[in-house]
Amino acid sequence: MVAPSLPAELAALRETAVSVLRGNDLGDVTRPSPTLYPHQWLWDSCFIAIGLRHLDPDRAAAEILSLLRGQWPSGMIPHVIFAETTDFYHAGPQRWRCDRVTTTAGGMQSTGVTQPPMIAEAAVRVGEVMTGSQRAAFYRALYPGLLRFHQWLYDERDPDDDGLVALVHSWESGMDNTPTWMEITRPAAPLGVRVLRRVNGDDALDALRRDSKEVPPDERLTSGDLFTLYRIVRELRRSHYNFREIRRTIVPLVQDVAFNAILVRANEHLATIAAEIGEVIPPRLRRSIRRSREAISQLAVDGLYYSRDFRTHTLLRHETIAGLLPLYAGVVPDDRVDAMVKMISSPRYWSRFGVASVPVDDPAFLPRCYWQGPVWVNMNWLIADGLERYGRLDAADDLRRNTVDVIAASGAMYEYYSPLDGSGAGSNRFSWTAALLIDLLATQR
Ligand code: 2M8
Repeated sequence: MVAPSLPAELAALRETAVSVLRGNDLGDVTRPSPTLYPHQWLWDSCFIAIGLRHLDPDRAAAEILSLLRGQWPSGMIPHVIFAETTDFYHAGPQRWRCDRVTTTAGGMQSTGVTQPPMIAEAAVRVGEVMTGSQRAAFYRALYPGLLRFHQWLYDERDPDDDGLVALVHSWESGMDNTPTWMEITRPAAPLGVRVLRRVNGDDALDALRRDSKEVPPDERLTSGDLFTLYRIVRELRRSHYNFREIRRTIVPLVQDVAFNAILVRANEHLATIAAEIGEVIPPRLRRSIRRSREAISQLAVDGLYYSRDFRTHTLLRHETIAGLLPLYAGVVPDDRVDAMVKMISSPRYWSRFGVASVPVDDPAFLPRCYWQGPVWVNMNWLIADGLERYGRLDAADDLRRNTVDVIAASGAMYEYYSPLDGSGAGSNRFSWTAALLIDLLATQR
């Protein structure tokens, strides 16, 4: 893929993106941001590789392969693989203590939960810019670990054979504080948080948090919610990160619609990878893959998709961007696609900056607060891909153009953007924004 020649302004923006990626490069892994997120995150590395492929395909492949160093003997690939750094991260190894229950493939410290399985998508995108022999070597190195990861997702997280995998922490969804996740999580709040909430003193916890030194606390989840997420980590730790034990605790378990949609698409890419290197996906996983595609329809009511409570099978009926990802998965029935595209393009979600993570007319909507309203570049990228594969080329192009424009107008690689005025928030040197910008510029029509 040859980079198109760009107008000076965009060429300069691309240079900023490249320098952000260089600044966050730790060798063969890239941290999401210099101070807020100083380690390796699973789906961040995938989006990062999709951009890096335009700079250096081998480096992009290394970014993906390095995820296997964190793989657990069970097959799980963790959501964070801790780098050897003294930089502070609020949910570091000491919160998880996973080395007490397992050893990762590369002996790295990691968290005990996973993240959306974007690896196969990223691998195929990187494969596209490689020569045939380079690609085959890359796929051969990746395939055994990737296969085990997909097997683990079904074996461990779909024990009742629903065709949908269950998540044990909102951090697994990647969308930490969507209203859906926060509503189901709140009953698990530690006693202190519940007491303070009763006297309306949630703010008293602000002084105790350490995740918001780089960005203002109101651009992240509330302190009460953050301490609830820490409490859930504690429960997971006590349950040895084992789903059979976890399901007996108070930990909320969610069949997350976005995660399962991404998995459905990843399964297709896994099949592509297997076919290219002459491997055959084992029958048991093939069956899960088939069931999974069909099962997403159980999450739909009147054309809208929701996550579901694993224990009760109740749909968690709060609309968020997660419910739009079945479009990316390619599982929206033909007679429902127009309605879905119409919904995405309505002012509730769509602005000239991209797709809001929570509809702007939702009482929970906050324009600059993390996954509670802002536009995210990775979501725009996924939704544009879905629109394109459903033949909605104009909408896909508009969304991609709007994404480039909002980044350009901000002049920096922000973590997220307000859908109301396009102002940037969160980290201003955020890797996946930089990487996906490079990808959008290289692939624009
Ligand atoms: C955010 O999540 C981490 C926890 O995993 C955090 O808030 O500390 C999310 O936006 C997540 O999707 C992302 O992968 C991570 C690193 O960019 O940050």
